[in-house]
Amino acid sequence: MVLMKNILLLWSLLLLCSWAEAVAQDFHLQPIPQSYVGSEDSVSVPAKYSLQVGAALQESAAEQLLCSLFPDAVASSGFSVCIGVKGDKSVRKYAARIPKKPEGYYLKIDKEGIVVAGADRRGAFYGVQTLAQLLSLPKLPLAEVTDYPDVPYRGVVEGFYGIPWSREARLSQLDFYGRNKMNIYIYGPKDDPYHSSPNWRKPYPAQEAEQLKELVECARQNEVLFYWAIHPGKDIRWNTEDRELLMEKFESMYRLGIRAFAVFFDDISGEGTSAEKQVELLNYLHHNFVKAKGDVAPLLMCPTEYNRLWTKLEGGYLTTLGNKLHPDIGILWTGDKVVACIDKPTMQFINPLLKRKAFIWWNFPVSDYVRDRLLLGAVYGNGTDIKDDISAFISNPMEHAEASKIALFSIADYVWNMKAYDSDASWRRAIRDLMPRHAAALQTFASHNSDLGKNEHDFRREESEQLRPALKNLQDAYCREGKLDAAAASAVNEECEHMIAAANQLLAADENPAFIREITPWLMQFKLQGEYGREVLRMLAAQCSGDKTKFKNAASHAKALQVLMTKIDTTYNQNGYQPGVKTGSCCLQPVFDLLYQEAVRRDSGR
Ligand code: LTM
Repeated sequence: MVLMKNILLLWSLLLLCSWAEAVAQDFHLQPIPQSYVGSEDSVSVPAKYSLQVGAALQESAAEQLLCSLFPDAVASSGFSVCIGVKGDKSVRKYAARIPKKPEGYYLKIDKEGIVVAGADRRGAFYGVQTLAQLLSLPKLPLAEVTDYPDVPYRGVVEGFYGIPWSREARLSQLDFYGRNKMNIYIYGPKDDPYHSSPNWRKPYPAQEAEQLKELVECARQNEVLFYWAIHPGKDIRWNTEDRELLMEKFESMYRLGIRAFAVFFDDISGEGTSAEKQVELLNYLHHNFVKAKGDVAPLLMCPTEYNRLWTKLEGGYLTTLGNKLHPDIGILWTGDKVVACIDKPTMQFINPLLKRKAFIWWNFPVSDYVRDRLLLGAVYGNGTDIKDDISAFISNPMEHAEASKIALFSIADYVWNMKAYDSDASWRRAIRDLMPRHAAALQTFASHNSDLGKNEHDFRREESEQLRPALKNLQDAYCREGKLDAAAASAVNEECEHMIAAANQLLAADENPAFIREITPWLMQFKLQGEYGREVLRMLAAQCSGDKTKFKNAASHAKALQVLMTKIDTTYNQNGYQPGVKTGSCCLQPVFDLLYQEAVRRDSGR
């Protein structure tokens, strides 16, 4: 009898779990929580509700966000919305349910009210962020969420070469990090002369200083730790004068409200590269600045040997850092190469050398070495078993801030809950998040704008995956036998039509104008590429059916499109490194060009 009862209980539990899962699948919380138990039932927040904010959350980002979600609270009401952190009277009843993890939270929604109980202030903020997502659904589900991040520090290092992000872009980023539960932003754009040489010794001019102050406040509102990095290694002299100038610069940044600092020694040569001297400076800053101030976060440093390929173990550089750098100082690491995915062996190599868990600087989706491309593809390739091996995972993005959000969304998802991470599903959700009303068009565009082409770091990404088989069949049948594979041609033609329609839709979109501005040259190119592909297919069809006139017309149209595409490539995005505008460069363009050339060759009878 007891056994029977247990089986029934187990069976109903299983049913409940799968049903909760099914309910949860109707929408997706971002990043995916560690545990969501929902029910089919929902509650509508009544017009009158009361708000209780625990003592520890007064004037916090969590309180600010909650008040924006519930602006019409009354003194007392049957329905209560209550937030607090562990130890607060307001959430005492739920203390045992709060995860014992930094930045964790427990969220409960039932018919009587809503409770958000954080392990700490940031945890409470994340609980309210999750609540905000649930409130945006047509119905607020009854649910319990128990959640916490896998990785302690999650975020972004603005550490690329190229035009630094604008004030507006950074404000939008910080808000995005808050929503996606990222907690760190490191300011370190290589081409800011006050971050690096020649002006690292000087304070920022008034206008830039004001903007930095504004960013620090915006970061606070989003529970993002704002690190300001200095890059002095190109011309630093290891003397007291330069050390004091660096201290003065930190003081000037402290006066702007900055409470977290990093020192970067990447991409330098000569005197600045000495491990002993770097350690001496960093330890000095640790004791005489960080500790002396008392309210400054632990220092971070980027070593000169910041990846395995560039490591000369016999030189002892990393060993010196590992042995002598104060253990509180975090050390950045990009992996086995400058640009590489991070896995268990990556960490097994570096952590013992550094004698601490490396602070991962992931060089994706940064595009400063392939500036003619957009990297809009999925985030994949990093180990899902490394959460306990890393102290942080931060991404170096593209100079295109909005476009970077596709990858950043998924990185936020990955670092929060590695085991639940599904790269393709996350990529689709990222696209929906960026352009909800034009998601299908953006997906078409992004699916053909992800590979980097041949590059100095040998880092490649999948591109045009779904069309590959059709492109191959088309090419094989035509180039080998001069035949048109009808099914393949139809699939490719259909995709060309999608490309044209997607480009039209996005160029004309009244959604996310900052993003559309960033990608406009590539959209123009993409539209022409779709037309070019369609015209090349017309050339093949005309040739295979023996229609000379049709062939001639299609061939001259295709040629004209080539001219226009070259024009775009040589007019827009004319940076001094990889000028131009490339789209579909992995599969589409090479196949279209090959088919065009082959058709012209066959037509000429050569
Ligand atoms: O990666 C590091 C630590 N430093 C530089 C970055 O500033 C740059 O953005 C990336 C990608 O080109 N490579 C670097 O070496």
